[in-house]
Amino acid sequence: MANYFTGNKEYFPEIKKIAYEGPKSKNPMAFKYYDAEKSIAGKKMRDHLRFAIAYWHSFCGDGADPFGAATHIFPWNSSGDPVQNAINKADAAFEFISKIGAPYYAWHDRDIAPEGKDADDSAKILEKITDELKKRQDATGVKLLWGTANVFSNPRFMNGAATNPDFAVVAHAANQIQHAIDGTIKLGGEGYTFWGGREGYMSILNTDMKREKEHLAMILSISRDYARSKGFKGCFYIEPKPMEPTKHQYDFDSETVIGFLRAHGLDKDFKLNIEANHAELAGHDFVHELSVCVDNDMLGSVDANRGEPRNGWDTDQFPSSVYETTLAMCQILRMGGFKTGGLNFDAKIRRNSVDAEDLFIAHIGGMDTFAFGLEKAAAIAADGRLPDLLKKRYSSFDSGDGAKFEKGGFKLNELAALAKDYGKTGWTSGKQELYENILQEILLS
Ligand code: XUL
Ligand code: CO
Repeated sequence: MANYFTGNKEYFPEIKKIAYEGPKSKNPMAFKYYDAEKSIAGKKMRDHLRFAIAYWHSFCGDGADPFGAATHIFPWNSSGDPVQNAINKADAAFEFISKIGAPYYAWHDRDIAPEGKDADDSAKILEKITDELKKRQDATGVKLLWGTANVFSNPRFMNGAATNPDFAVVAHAANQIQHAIDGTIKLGGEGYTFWGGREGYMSILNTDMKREKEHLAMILSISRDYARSKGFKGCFYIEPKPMEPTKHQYDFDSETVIGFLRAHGLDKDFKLNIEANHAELAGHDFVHELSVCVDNDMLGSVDANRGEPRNGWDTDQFPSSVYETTLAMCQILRMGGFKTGGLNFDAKIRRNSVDAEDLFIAHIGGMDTFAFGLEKAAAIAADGRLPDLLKKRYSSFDSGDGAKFEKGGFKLNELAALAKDYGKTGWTSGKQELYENILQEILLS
């Protein structure tokens, strides 16, 4: 029997380990599709999906919104001592993660440990709590997918962190990043993430964009150098987001971030962490962002959630569209699966989801939705019709002059001279409805 919690209190006593019961089950507290041990396309489901639980939403997000106070009253926050609360929270977190059966978790420094009276005090508290987390990782077998520093919540970061116009704040950001990297290394984290919280601007009138972006590249470079010097072998991730909290964020979307990383020689150590809701905010489909990354060998990890298309902000809902997760898993299979990354549920239960079981129900739904997507993505590959149609669509480039063109074999005037037939050229159906019908047929079968 796994050791679900290591403290002296069980936080979810009514809930046992969540089991796989299959698609016919009507039990809300069971998996219908996520069967961790099932082999599919040569690997166990658990190893394809590499689910992670986001500490910030699941154990810190209290349901507060701009219109009302907290609705999620967590029992682990009641000791009166912030450091003891953090230890209690770690017990609750490892109990939850073990019961839901996720192999990984992810954190910001400030999710796991409270801020102290100054930078040194904060670092000491973080060290103490990461020691506590290490004990719990060892006891349960749960691993750290990635760590990160929250350099956006403290008021000192209101003008940005690495891109702050005040050098003293940049130094504070560096201090937090250094300690978050130390903690990630101590806990065997497989990745380290940079989400550019307030790295952007609200008004171009008071912003020197060029200088701010150079500062960002500098912080990323020296953070990479520091982590490597301390033996970190994992991957660094940039998590694109176009806006919120700033009007315009520098890590707008995948294309922007890949260009930025290449421009600053960071593309060997950094990959991208793609969040579904951020893709939505950038005006892209989730699968578009994933596909851009896979094409460039730059997909590192995924923040698995969904947005609300009619809202212009990050609603961070749990994934529920099998259409989206199927297309996402097609891209993840196309790249040959995750290496250091995984599917991290950067998702929160709703403000009015106030029962202890709601956190379990939300994750069960998200995990089943991705497990179903994995099955269907494997079925699409095995069926072969969609990949064949796609290949056929570009077949004029597979041989003859088309292949010569792809290899750079034509000057413009030579290519232009081939354009003799203006008649029916280009009159080729895109077959979009056929592709959609086949996808639908596989989804429904
Ligand atoms: C914010 C967001 C973050 C990052 C980690 O929109 O997605 O939680 O995932 O800093
Ligand atoms: Co995220």
